[in-house]
Amino acid sequence: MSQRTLVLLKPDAVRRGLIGEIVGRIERKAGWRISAMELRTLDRETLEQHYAEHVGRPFYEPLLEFMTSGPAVVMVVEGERVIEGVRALAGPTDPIAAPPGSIRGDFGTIVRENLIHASDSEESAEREVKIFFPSHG
Ligand code: IDP
Ligand code: MG
Repeated sequence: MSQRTLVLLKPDAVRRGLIGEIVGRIERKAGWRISAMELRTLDRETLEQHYAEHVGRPFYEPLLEFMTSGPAVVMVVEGERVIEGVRALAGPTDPIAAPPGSIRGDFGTIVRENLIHASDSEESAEREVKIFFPSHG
C-alpha cells in the first residue's frame, strides 16, 4: 500500500548536524522516495495548526518555542507503508525509552528535543502535508 507522510527534522537535528544521518536512514528503505524537501524556519502560525491536538498541554508552549528556534527540514516521503515505517524508524516519543537502533533511541535524551516528527495516520498525513506543502500534488 503506497502512502505519503509528512516528516520534520526538528531544529535539534539540524543544529547537531544529523540531517544526513536521518535522511540516509529514510532513503535507504527500499522503494521509498522523497517527493518534497526544504530547509525552513517554521513560524508559530504553521506550528499551531500542526500541533493543534496538543493545545493546553503543559509541553505545548515550550514545544512551539523549540520548534521555532532554528531551521527544520520539512519533507514528504512516499512509498510502501511509509507512515508506519517512518514512525518505526523514529521510535517512541521518549528518546530514553526508544530502543537503540531507532533515530530517537540512538541520538536523543530529552522528550521535547526528539529529533523527528512523522505523521501517525493517513488522516494526519493528508492534513499535515497540506499545512506544510499546500501546493503538493
Ligand atoms: P510524537 O511526536 O511521537 O507523535 P506527540 O505525543 O504527538 O509525540 O507529541 C508531539 C511532540 O511534543 C513530541 O514529539 C515531543 O517533541 C513533544 N512532547 C510530547 N510529550 C512531551 C512531554 O511530556 N514533555 C515534553 N515534550 C513533549
Ligand atoms: Mg504525534
